Amino acid sequence: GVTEKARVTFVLGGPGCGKGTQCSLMVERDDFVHLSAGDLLREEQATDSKDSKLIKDYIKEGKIVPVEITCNLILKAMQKKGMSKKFLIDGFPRNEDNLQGWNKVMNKHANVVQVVFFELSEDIMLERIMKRAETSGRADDNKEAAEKRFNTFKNETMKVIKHFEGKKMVHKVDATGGIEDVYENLKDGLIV
Ligand code: UP5
Ligand code: MG
Repeated sequence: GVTEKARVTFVLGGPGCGKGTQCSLMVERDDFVHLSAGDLLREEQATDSKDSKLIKDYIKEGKIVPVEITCNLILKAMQKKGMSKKFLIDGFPRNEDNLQGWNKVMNKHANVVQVVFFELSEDIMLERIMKRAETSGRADDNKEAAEKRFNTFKNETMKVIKHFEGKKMVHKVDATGGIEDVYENLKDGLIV
């Protein structure tokens, strides 16, 4: 029979802009399944797999892990949930290599329906990261690593967002206000 393709929304935006927070709300209220690429990489790193050291080093430097690793983790996680769901893929694709790798492996499994882009100033992103640093235990939640993540976002991830803007697929959301204000901005134009 015909196998249904997964419906995918990519969720992008700078470090600490609120991707994970808003994805949790969309899971509760709009029936999405949430997969954070960063969370999947941190879980993989913690299992002492062959890629653990590489993942650890890349995350600490705010660099983008090779797509073969990330895309595999995403596909496995999607298959575990069932491919007929609607997925939020949070924090991926982050560069052109990620996007090419996704297209090669995933075009037969998934349709990308939209790209949500949370827009926020670096000052506020840094504030949010430094506040979370008090409790997160994340190796990249400090000023030095945050600056590296900002640079990677500007130099690499913005190109991916521009690519999807060219295809009129980007839903741009002002992420400045409180959590509920941002969710309202998000809902206005979101394909659910
Ligand atoms: N917060 C949230 N919304 C708020 C609001 N409206 N007002 C006030 N506070 C708000 O939020 C961050 C903090 O802000 C939280 O404390 C929250 O309570 C508060 P969060 O929802 O966690 O933001 P998010 O955008 O998810 O931030 P995160 O730090 O997760 O984003 P990054 O993109 O930096 O991190 P990610 O985990 O995606 O990636 C980490 C690293 O993994 C990357 O740098 C990279 O090295 C690697 N990676 C890859 O190599 N490839 C990938 O595909 C993905 C990751
Ligand atoms: Mg996150």
